[in-house]
Amino acid sequence: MMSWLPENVSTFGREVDFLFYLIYYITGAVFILVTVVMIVFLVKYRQRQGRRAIYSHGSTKLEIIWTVVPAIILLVLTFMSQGTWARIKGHMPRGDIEVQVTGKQFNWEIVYPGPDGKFGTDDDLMAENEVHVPVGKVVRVRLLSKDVIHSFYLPNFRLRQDVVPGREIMAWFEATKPGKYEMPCSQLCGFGHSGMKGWLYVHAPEDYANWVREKWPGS
Ligand SMILES: [Cu+2]
Repeated sequence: MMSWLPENVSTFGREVDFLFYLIYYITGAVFILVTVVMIVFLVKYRQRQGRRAIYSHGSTKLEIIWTVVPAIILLVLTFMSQGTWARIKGHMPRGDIEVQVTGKQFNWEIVYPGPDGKFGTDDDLMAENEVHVPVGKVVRVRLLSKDVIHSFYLPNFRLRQDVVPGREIMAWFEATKPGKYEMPCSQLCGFGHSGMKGWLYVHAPEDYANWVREKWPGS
């Protein structure tokens, strides 16, 4: 069936996609089943000359079935997704690179800690709407907001995290393929929301080294 997710270039993307498609197929099958039954019943029990309406109290057996079956499906999905959730959201791997991303109406403000790896020092580099990272390295993203709730979204990485004023929220990803990827805000944050979009540049190791040399000459 349709595969309409953007290309996955994240180490944990396959796990997320597996769960997504599993839920997609289950709900798709239920949707088709319910629609077909509804249409059949509409035709079968339509108004006809001489047919009298009957009173039915329902079917206890059927009601138990359509309550228990979805409950079991939900429980199974919960247990199946636990491991993935724990790996991606519940635990924060040691990062090779860290960047700070601050959402504000209406762009992303990026801060790179520079060669010393510390924020708030002289070698910090500020940028707007552009994040540069190397491929195959764990990138930790420190998420802040200056005004309202935004949502940091990397569709190709299956990563989405709300950015909340007054909180510092960590997210992480590891890219598997160099390229230029969209980095929109996915939480309606005001009139300029739809234009709030940055780009994530994933570089091959030598390109990334060049970029670092260019930004911090002499490091
Ligand atoms: Cu926003």
